[in-house]
Amino acid sequence: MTLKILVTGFEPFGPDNINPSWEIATALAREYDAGPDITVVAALMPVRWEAFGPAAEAAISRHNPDAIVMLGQAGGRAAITPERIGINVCNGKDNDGVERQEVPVVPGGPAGYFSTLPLRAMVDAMRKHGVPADISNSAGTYLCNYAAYWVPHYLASRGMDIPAGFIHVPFLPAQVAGADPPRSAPSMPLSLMITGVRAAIETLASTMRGQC
Ligand code: PCA
Repeated sequence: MTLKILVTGFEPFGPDNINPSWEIATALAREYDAGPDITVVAALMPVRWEAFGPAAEAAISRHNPDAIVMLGQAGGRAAITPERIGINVCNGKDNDGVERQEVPVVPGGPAGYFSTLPLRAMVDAMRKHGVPADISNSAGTYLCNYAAYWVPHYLASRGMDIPAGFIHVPFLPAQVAGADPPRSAPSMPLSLMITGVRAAIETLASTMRGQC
C-alpha cells in the first residue's frame, strides 16, 4: 500500500524572499509523485496567525494523508532539527503585521503536544546520509511552534490517529551570502536538506510499515 505523506512548507517571512522549507517540500513532491511506496504531496502554509489553521485544515481534508511532516526555517541553526514538542504559546509579528504576545494557540488547550514522528530514528538516518541533524526541544513560540501545536490538536479533536510533527531546517547559502545587511549564520545547501528530509521521510515510512 502506498503511504501518502503531506509535507508542508512555509512562505517566506521577515527580510527573506525564499523559504527553504517550501523548496524542500516541492522538490520531494516532484520526486515522490505517485511513487509506489510513498507519495508526497506538498502544501504551502502562511506565516499568518489567523490563516494558518484554515490552510492546514484545507490541506488535510483535501489530501487525507497517512502522515504529516511539517517543515519550517530556523535561521541560525546549523542542523536539520526535528522538534520534540509544540507548546500552547504564541509570540511575534506575522506577515500581515499582526502581533501576538503570550497568548495560547488554543485557549484552554493542553500545555503541549509531543511530535509523533520517530525523532531519534529520523536523526540517525539523516546523519547516516551525511546530513547534520539533531532533535530540538523547542520550536520557539512563532508560527512553526503554532503549526507543531495546532496540527496535533486538530488531529486529536478529529480522532485522526496519524503520525505528525515538525522539522526545522537552516538557512540556504543564498540567504546568508546575499543578505543585506550581511548575516553571519550557518547555512545548508538545498540538495543536502533534501537528502536529509528524504531520509527522514523514508524512515517514517519504514516505521509506519513496522520495518524498524
Ligand atoms: N519559520 C518560522 C515561521 C515560518 C518559518 O519557516 C518559525 O520558525 O516559527
